[in-house]
Amino acid sequence: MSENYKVINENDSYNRNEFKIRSSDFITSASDRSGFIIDEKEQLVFAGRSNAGKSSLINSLLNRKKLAKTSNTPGKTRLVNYFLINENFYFVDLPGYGYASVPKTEREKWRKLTESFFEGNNKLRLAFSIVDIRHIPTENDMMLIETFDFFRIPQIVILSKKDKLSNNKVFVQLRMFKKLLADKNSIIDIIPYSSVNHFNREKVIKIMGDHLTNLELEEYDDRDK
Ligand SMILES: Nc1nc2c(ncn2[C@@H]2O[C@H](COP(=O)(O)OP(=O)(O)OP(=O)(O)O)[C@@H](O)[C@H]2O)c(=O)[nH]1
Ligand SMILES: [Mg+2]
Repeated sequence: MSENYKVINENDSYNRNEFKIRSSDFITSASDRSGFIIDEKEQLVFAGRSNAGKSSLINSLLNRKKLAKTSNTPGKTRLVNYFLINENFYFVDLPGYGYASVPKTEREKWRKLTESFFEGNNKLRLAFSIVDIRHIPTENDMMLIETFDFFRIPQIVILSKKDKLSNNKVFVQLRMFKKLLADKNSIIDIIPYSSVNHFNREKVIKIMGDHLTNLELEEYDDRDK
């Protein structure tokens, strides 16, 4: 086998395994369970504290600036928002929880809404638990991570806003999170992320591709075409 042949072959298998995001569209918002989408398409869900960076992460992964609405005002996303990706599967942006300024009645509404979202949802393939890298996880963060663990939903813990810390501090925080979450079997990886400079975007997209089962062949990059 010549060296040339070997190289072409390696590239070929690499391309076939590279999952690509080709299109993304906002579909609908749900304010209660009657609005939840239940169809044959698979779902990836984004959850975390208000202001943690869920909507920014979605925009970064999709390479869209304003598809998911972001804001400095915590509690911006109060509805369950659905985005259709590659006309094949959904990103679901859940409302943020646990912000002090959000009234108790709103918080109770949040709890009911998210609980009913997880109940009986057999299309959930992967969850993103988003926690600000600068903070120690709150009780609510732990509860969310434990919920995915309980339902055996594979999850990635995203340590958001990585660009706000020095590399040394990122290392320290990552070690703390890994130690704290060591016994959570549903966690695939704990990944520092920046939606500002898209640090670790490719890594996260690859994991997404690995967890979707209904992918069409065209969703893989094939530069031979
Ligand atoms: N520097 C930096 N800022 C970020 C990053 N991700 C989000 N932010 C900022 O954090 C704030 C909140 O971001 P959102 O994406 O709206 O957060 P969210 O989790 O969707 O918030 P809710 O919808 O209120 O639950 C915004 O001002 C973002 O610009 C990041 O990776 N780096
Ligand atoms: Mg949001």
